[in-house]
Amino acid sequence: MKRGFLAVVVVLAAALSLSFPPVGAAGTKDEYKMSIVVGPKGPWGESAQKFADLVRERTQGRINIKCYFAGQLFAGKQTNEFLLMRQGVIDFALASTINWSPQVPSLNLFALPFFFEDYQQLDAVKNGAPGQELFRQIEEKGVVGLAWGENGFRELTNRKHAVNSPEDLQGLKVRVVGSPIFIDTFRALGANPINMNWGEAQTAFQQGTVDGQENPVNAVIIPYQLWQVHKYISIWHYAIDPLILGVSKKTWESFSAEDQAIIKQAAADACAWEVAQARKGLEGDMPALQTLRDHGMKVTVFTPQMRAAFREKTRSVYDEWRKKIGEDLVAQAEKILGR
Ligand code: X2X
Repeated sequence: MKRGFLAVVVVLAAALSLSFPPVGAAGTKDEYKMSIVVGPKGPWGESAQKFADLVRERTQGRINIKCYFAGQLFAGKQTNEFLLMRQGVIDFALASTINWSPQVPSLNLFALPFFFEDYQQLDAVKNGAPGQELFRQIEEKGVVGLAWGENGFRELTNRKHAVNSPEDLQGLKVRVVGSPIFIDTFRALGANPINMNWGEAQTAFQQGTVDGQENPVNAVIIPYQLWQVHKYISIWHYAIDPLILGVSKKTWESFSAEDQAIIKQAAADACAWEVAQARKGLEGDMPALQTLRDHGMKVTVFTPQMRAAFREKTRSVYDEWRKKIGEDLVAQAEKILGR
C-alpha cells in the first residue's frame, strides 16, 4: 500500500516536471534562436546582434539569443519564416514584412507600388492606428511584434541600362522575393520578374541569369556591394520595407513579466538605432548615394513626374491589392497621408 502510494507520487512528480519548466529557470532555454535573412554586415544584421547582446547583458546572461544570419533557420525559403515562428521553431526574428506577407496579407500595405513617398509618411502609418492593427493581426497568428525596424525604400539596380521610364523596364529580368504583389507589380511595368530567395540571388547576379533586383541602399545594396554586379540604380522609392522585431508567442509567454519588459526595451533600443542607420544619408540631398557613385554606379534619382508615370502603370496592382490587404486598412493609411 505504502509502496503503491510512493509509486504514484513518483509518477506524478515526473509528469509535473515534464509539463512545467523547473522553478527558478523562468522559462529559459539554453539558447533562443533568432532569424535574419541577410548577413551580419549592415544595419539589419548588426542591430539583430545588438538586440541579442542587450538582452544577454540586461538579464545577466540568463537569456541567450543566438543570431542565425543569411536565412540558416528556414533552409533558404524566406517566406517560411513566419510559419516557423508560429510553430516556435524560430523564437525571434528581425524580419522584413515582405517575407511574412504570404501569411499576413495586410503587410502588403508597405509594398503597394508608389504608395509611400517619404519616411514621415511611413512613420505616421506604422506608429498610428494601421501599425497597431498590423501588430494585432500578427499576434492573432502567433507572433508578438516588439518593435519596428527598417530595411528601407526599395530601389532598382540592374546591369543593362539606366531605368528612367516604364519603357526601360520592358523585358528586363528582375529578381524579386517570392511574394505575389512583386510579381504583379513588375509584370504591370512590362518587366520579367523572377522569384528567388535572397540566398540564391547573389549567384544569379554574378552569373547574369537575372538582370536586376530591388533592395534598399544602406541595409542591402551597400553591405552586399551590389555595384560589383550592377552598374545602374534607380532611386524610385517604389516600395517601403519596414522590419518587425518579433517573437513567437509560445516563446514570449514562457518569459516572466520582468523579462518581457527587458526584452521589449532592448528591442526598442536596437530598432531605434537600426532605423537611424537605415536612413542615414538618404534624406534631403541623399549624400549616401555618393558611395554608390564612388563605386562607379550610375545613379538616377526620380522626380515626382517620373514616379507618376510608373504609378499610373501600376494602378491595376493598387486596385487589386487594396482588396487583399483590406480596404479599411488602406483607407486608414490614406487618411493619415491626406489622400
Ligand atoms: O530578399 C530580399 O530582397 C530582402 C533581403 O530584402 C528581404 O528579405 C525582403
